[in-house]
Amino acid sequence: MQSAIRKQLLQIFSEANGEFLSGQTISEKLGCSRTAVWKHMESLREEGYELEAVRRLGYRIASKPDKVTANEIQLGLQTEFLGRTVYFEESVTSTQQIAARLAYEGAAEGTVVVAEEQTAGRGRLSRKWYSPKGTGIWMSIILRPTVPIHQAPQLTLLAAVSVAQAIEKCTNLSVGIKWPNDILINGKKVVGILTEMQADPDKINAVIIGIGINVNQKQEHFAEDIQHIATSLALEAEKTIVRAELMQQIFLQMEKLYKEYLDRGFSVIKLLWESYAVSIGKEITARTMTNAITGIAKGITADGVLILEDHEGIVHHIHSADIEVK
Ligand code: BTX
Repeated sequence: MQSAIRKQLLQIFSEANGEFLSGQTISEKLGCSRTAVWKHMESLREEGYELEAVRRLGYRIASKPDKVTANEIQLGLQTEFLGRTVYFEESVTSTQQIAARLAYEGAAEGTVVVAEEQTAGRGRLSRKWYSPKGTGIWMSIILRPTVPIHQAPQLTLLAAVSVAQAIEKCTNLSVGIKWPNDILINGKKVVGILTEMQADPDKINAVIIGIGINVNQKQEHFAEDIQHIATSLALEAEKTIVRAELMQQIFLQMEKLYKEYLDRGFSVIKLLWESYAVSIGKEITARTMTNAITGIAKGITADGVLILEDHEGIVHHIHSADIEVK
């Protein structure tokens, strides 16, 4: 089916809000014959849409395939710019790599790269991020914030809050954030966020926020080395989650927070972030590239830097580390 017709057809169904649409109505809206409508419906079925066809009432989409294509993401999307341009790929090395290239080439703010699978998904410090096919959300978002370079890490916290809010809205699960960027459910990692930047000496050109979410994995889908530390939304919520819907919710929450951040600064994000923080007030160990400091996590600074007071009462400002909560 031609992609323009497909898009139009899905749009018509989206506007019908789950009501039946007669073949006649569809053929009038698409400007094609009833036979053509029937053919289009068959192609949707082949793509994994479950369709109900009832005599005299017409057609209804009973369920959509769980894909993260641009169409699925953009139908019903309520944002102004975030997710308005989506590059979808079945399989990539890393969405960060593609987003970085697009950002250099001038991609608009809010552009998203998403893939069903990453063969070389990465975490911080070149660590591996498992991104198996069709089970998670593996995406990179391009932003072009007009803020000083030293504030870029705040966007990681902003992203973490947006994802936390979206998960809570879509699943009723309650989540915690471990500084700076892990989202945990019952102590296990369900989301990882990696923020990378393209900048001139005094100006941010682009921030690329990579978000990896374990959505529909079952326990056996996790590689052995992360079985004990990782979980998925489906495992915790005991139901399958429609990934495109969660992405729409993330874009909506993130766009709202981002606008607020650009208008009014980090203070609101900081408060929200603190409300999710699992490590503040607790004894933690912060491991950096060179050493490990144990103490009490006191909070974060206005720039999103972690404040850690060690047992001698010395206060450390931690810009980048892995945190272990006791
Ligand atoms: P991180 O360095 O905080 O976490 C990486 C560590 O997390 C790994 O060393 C491993 O122990 C564990 N891990 C690996 N895969 C998973 C997983 N699927 N679930 C839970 N734990 C895991 C976190 O880095 C940042 C991850 C960002 C991933 C996104 S996906 C889209 C974008 N593209 C890309 O290549 N990376 C980002």
